[in-house]
Amino acid sequence: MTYSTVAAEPYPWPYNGSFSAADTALIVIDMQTDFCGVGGYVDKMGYDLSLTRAPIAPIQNLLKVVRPLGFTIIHTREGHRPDLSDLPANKRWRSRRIGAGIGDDGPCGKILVRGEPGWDIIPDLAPLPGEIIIDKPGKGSFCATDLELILRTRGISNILLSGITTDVCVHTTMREANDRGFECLLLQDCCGATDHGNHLAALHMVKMQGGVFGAVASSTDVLATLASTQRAAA
Ligand code: C5J
Repeated sequence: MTYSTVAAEPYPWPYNGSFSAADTALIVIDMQTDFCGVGGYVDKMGYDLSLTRAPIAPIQNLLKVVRPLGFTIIHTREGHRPDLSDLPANKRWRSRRIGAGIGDDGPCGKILVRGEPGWDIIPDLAPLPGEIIIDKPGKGSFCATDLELILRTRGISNILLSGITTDVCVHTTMREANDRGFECLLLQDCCGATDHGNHLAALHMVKMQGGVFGAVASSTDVLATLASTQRAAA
């Protein structure tokens, strides 16, 4: 089925007037205990977990609809090899400065290390069998991963972005995707940051210059488009 545009800002998304499950992926970024669970990396840094947990329910609602429609679902996890060979010294140094050293022991195991309990995706948003998981050592999902190869192989041209954090990993991924020619829609209620002002600023940045990195909408806008197109076809 071909869906019409989503009511988004600053333009109805996608730019070319329609999208389908075959050409669109939902990327769920870093919904890991380390970013939104008690005892994880963000908690250790002292930030308000309610901000990074806010997108959980909207993402669940969206997944409930788009999974059966056949959209490609991709989950990412930020984390490092257990030997820390892919952890830049400056990233480790900065995290230790704020009392949450990446690679150091924490309440949920070694912080942001692959295979540790804190690094895992939270059970509420656990990937289903067959869904793609991208392990990334950095903030962007394209850096040092095979994400672009997977998207091109599947014929994906449109990306719905969700997850945490809006201003860091979600934004970096959106910028990387936009530069590669993917048409991006940032789902504002399906994202969250460690600072609400930064969340709002990140949304604002996308809308500049006619949509410099793509567009912004709520998941309810996407759901409304899916429902109205389906109704019209019935
Ligand atoms: C951060 C992320 N904020 N997933 N990671 O360090 O945004």
